[in-house]
Amino acid sequence: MNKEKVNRIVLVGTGAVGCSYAYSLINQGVAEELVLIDVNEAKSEGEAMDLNHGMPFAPSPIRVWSGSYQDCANADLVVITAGLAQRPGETRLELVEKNTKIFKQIVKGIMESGFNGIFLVATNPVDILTYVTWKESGLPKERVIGSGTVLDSARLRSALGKYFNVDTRNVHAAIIGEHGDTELPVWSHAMIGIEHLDSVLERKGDLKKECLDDIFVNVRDAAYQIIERKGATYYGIGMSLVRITKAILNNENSILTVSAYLDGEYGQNDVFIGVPAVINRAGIREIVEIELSGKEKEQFNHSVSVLKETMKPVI
Ligand code: 6V0
Repeated sequence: MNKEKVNRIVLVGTGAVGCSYAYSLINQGVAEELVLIDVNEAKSEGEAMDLNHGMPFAPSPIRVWSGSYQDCANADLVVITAGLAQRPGETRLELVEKNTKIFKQIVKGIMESGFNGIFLVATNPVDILTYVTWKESGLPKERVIGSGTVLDSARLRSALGKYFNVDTRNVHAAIIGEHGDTELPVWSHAMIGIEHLDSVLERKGDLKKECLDDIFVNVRDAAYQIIERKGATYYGIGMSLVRITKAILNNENSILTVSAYLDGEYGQNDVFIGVPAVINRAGIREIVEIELSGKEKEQFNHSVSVLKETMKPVI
């Protein structure tokens, strides 16, 4: 029988982030099958029921059910959003020990099913948990991807779009480094439309370069500000994960600032960190090594060393 291959996504963790991802996925008609897994089985069952009820209004049909790790056997993509979330005032890195323990157990369960697809990790601290996923799974580095600074770059683009009063989709700017306190903006390569940021500032005379520092600080600290107000952040990351999912399943060769394994790129080794990378059906096709300014290089190296230091006790 010539059974047509369908795209199956397994989502582990049906909390706020996982469900925002699932909801956005369904509304964008990505994939044909979505399996929900959570330690709280009643929660994943309830979410599957609720999401199924919206199917008549989705752009294309998706089978959604609450499943188990066995469903990972023929999954194309496993997205992990399970674990503990940041509490008010808690840094992402403080979460490391608790979530590493949870991850080791989750990844083991997934691999025992015979899974041989691509991992996409969002749980914080995302760079470290992506590393844990890679180590525990034994999969090639190209097939283990963290959400990295995709959300941070989206936040930056959104803030710059507002500042320059242009469509955020015309803003090409990125945050790289740790998804956290040591991340950095790559101002040296930022573009508004097809014009370099510096020349836009010069042409517009009235706009101040110092404002960019404020914009970056607000982007870097956005999660703290949102958590203080509503307890958690989930829509932005949910949509960021869908963007990465589409790049993978649709073989898009999109350039996104995911958390990828560095093997000499940017002069660094043995670390997962947010860098621009080309994403397609095979996972990470290649890391885009852009020429950073002296200050950016210094900041990036600092970000790597903070991550490596934090990882030491758990790896
Ligand atoms: P949440 O709403 O508490 O959901 C977490 C879910 O994980 C719950 O439903 C738990 O039952 C489930 N869970 C816990 N342990 C297990 C396990 N062993 N197996 C299966 N399921 C389990 O948290 P929320 O969804 O808000 O956040 C999830 C993670 O995403 C946190 O670590 C956040 O810090 C992180 N975020 C990452 C972002 C990014 O940019 N990468 C952005 C926002 C949040």
